[in-house]
Amino acid sequence: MIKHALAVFVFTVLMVLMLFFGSCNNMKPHKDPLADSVRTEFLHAWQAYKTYAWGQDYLKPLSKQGQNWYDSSFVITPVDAYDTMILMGLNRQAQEAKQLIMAKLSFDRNISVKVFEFNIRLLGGLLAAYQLDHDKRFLQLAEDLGKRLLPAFASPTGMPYRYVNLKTGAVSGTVSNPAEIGTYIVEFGMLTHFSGDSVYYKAAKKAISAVYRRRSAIGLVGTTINVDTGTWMDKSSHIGGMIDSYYEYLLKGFVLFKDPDFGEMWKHSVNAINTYLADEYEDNLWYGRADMESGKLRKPWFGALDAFFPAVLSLDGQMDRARALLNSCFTMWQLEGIEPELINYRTMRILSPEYPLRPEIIESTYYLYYFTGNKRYRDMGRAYFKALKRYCRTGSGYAELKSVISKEKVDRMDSYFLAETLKYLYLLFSDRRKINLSKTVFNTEAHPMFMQTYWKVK
Ligand code: DMJ
Repeated sequence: MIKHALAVFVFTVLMVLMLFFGSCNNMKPHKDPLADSVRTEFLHAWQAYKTYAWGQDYLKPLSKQGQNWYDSSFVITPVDAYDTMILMGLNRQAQEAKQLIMAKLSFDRNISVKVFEFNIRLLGGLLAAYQLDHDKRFLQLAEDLGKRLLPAFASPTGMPYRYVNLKTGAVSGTVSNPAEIGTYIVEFGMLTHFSGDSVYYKAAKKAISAVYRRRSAIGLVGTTINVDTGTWMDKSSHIGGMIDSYYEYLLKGFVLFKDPDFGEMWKHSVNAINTYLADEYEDNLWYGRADMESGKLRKPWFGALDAFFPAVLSLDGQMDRARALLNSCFTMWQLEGIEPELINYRTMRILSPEYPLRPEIIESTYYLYYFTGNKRYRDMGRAYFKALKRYCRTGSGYAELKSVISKEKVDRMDSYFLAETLKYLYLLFSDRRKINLSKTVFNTEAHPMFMQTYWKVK
C-alpha cells in the first residue's frame, strides 16, 4: 500500500516537473548554436561584398566584382543589410556600412528608378536603420526619398506608375501589378509617423484601396492593371509574384496602424483566396492560379514567391492552413534538395528551375517556429542552411542558381540575401524573444518597423 502511494507520488512529481520544464522550454526557446553559424556566413558574404563590390549596389560572386542597378550606385546592399547587422550584433560592420551610406547615398539624381524596389529596399532599410540607431541622417535620407517617390502616385486612379525620375518627377510604366501598386503602406505610414506629414499615408492607402476596389465580384484581383484607366490587362489571380505583397500589406497595414479599413480589405481578400485559390490535392494544401472573374482554377502552379503566404496566414492566426501550406512548401524544397522557382504541384514537375537565393520559405518557417515553438521548423531550417552552404556558397560570397537540377550558379548575390534570407534564418535559430512579433512588423524586405504608438491618420 505504502509502496503504491510512493510510486504514485514519484510519478506525479515527475509529471509536474516534465510539464513545468516543457512549458518553460516553450516559453523560452533557447538559442541554437546554428544562429552563430548563420552569423558567420553573413560575415562571409559581407566580407566578399567589401572586398569586391564596395560602394556598389550588389556583388557578383563568380567574377568577383560589383554591379550597379543604374549608371551610378545607390549602395543598395549596405542599406538592405544594415539592420541585419544590428540584429546580429555586428556593430563594427554596421558602422562601416553606415559610413559608406552617409558618404555615398544621394537621391538627387537624374535617374528613373523602380518605385517598388526603392520603397521596399531603400526606404524600408533607412526607416529601420533610423529606428534602431536613432541617427537623424537616416530619417533625412528616408524623407528625401519619400518626397521624390511621391510624383509616381499622381495617376488618374491614384495607383503609382512603375518608374519615377528622382530629379524631375517624370513617370513611366503605365501597366503595373497589385504588388508594385499596393506595397507602400508600411514604409509610407512610418514616414508619416516620423515626419508628421500625412501625405505619405494617404498616397499609399489610396493606391492599395484602388486595387481592392477593382477586385472582381468574387473578390479576386488579377496580375496586371493599367494605372491610368484602371483596366485589368491580365486577369490571372494567384498569391505569387506581382500580387504577393499586396495581400501582405493589407494585413500588415492593419496590424501596424490598426486602421480598420485595412482589416476589412484583408478579411474579404483572404476569404476569396481561401475559397477560390486554395487547392487540396492528394492531402496537401496548395494555392493555384485561377481566373479572377470565375474563380476557376486554371493552373496548378506554385513557386518560391508563393511561399511567403504561411507567414501571413500565421500572423492572422490561421495556423492550420499555415502549417499545411508550409509542409507543401517544404516538399517543393526537397524535390531537388533546394527550392525551384516554380512547379506544377499536381505533377510535381519543375516549371522554372532557378533559385535566386530567395527568402520566402525561410521567412514562413521562422513565423511558424515563432508562433508554435515546434522544433520541426528548426529542423526545416537546418535543411535550408545545409543546402545553401552546399550549393550556393562560393569562396567570395553566395551565388544564385541557374538550375536547382544542375546546380549551375549565376554570377549574382542580390541584396535581399543579406536583408532577408540570412536574417530570417538567423532569427529562426535565435532565442525567440529576440523579436516580439506583437510589437514589430517586418516590411516585405524584412526591415523591422517597431510599434511605439498607435495613431490614426485619415
Ligand atoms: C524581395 O525583394 C521581397 O521579399 C519582395 O517582396 C519579393 N521578393 C524578393 C525576394 O524574393
